[in-house]
Amino acid sequence: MRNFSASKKLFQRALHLIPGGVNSPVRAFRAVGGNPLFIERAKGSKIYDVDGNSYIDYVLSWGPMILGHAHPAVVKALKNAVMKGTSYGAPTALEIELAELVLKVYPSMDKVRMVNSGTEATMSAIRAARGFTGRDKIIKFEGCYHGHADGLLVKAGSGAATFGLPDSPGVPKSYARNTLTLPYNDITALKSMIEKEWRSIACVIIEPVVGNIGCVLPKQGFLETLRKLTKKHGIVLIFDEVMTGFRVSFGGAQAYYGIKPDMTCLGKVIGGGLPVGAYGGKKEIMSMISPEGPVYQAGTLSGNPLAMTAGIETIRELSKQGIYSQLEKKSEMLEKGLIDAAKRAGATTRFYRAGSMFCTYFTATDVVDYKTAKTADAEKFSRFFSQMLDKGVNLAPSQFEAGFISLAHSEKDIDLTVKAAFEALKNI
Ligand code: KE4
Repeated sequence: MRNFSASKKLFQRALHLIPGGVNSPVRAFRAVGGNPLFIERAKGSKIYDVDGNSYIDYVLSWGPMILGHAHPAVVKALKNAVMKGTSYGAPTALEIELAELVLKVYPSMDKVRMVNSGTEATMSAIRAARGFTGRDKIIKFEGCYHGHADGLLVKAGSGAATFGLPDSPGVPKSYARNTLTLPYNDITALKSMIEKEWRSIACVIIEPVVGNIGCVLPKQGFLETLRKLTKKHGIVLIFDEVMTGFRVSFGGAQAYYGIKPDMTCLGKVIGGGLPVGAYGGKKEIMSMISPEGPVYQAGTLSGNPLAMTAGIETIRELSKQGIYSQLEKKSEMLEKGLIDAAKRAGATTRFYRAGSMFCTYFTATDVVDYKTAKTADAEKFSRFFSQMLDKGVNLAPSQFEAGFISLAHSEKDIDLTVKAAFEALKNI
């Protein structure tokens, strides 16, 4: 059994100072029990906690660290950048460079605005869509998470076709009423909702692959139908690619599935581990954004030179020849290994993957939406999680989160992970 005493002590201190002892809820291990690990450092595919334990890391800061932790090119570029100061509150050439890199890889966007988080990106994209269409309502899908802006913390009202209800105290009912929620992958419900409500719907926002209830793939025709219906009715289609961008493929889910959204939100990978979000889209929509247009959005640290530097270096590395086939090879090896380990251990699981994001569900049901994802046995997952942690494998601390693979994960890492999974699956 590993020693976690230093993490425990830090957690006790943190609990007196920070709500729940963490700066983002999912880090608190509430879904899996026990105390969160406090991390000392990370390098490549490994993270090291304050007790000196090392782990093969499949959280990767919830997606950003696709190159692996502390990539030499990123570290070197940041060391140079920080000598020139950390923030100017004025435009820099770095912002142009990252914008050019992003727009080249995401041709559905004519213009892009840098912000500091995925939440800011989605919140701002929705405001732009409302400003552009003059309509108020939005459609989101159950289980999709787009950050914590008020109007997005909404669950389906009773009967999916009614207006949303607040999913968190502090969100006024009046905000939630403008958010319509539908089951993911349900084309019939989508069609009837849009045919009925289109005149008041500004946008549909969707995770094209849902990474916030594990990893749920779009059914054949779902995204295509969504694109057709939104185009027909002048509804702005927003792909929230904060997680899938540069992850499902270099060009994200939109390239992978061949769908051109009107707007895209990015985050995580484009900051290379520093706080960056971005939203962009067709020029007629983006020209609504201040100071070019009347829709206001701003940010003290937006386009911060350090964050831009980390993002530029990360995307430069990802642009190199053969990178995504390397990622695909590693991801395939892990997928095959985990599926085979479950079979050999006699465990009932469902495994889903899109590019280098994945999830193992403890269920016998095919997972296609929030409802079917919730058939997974979270208890069983938490026992699996704790055993894997003890064997030196750091998984996302919830059955309903995605895991990620980096370019730094070696065959040896993946072999060790599969062996640990077989042992853990035998005993749960
Ligand atoms: P941030 O505001 O956390 O940068 O991004 C919000 C967001 C928006 N859209 C998608 C598709 C996302 O996955 C996220 C954030 N993802 C979670 C992981 N499930 C971040 C982890 C956390 O909340 O600590």
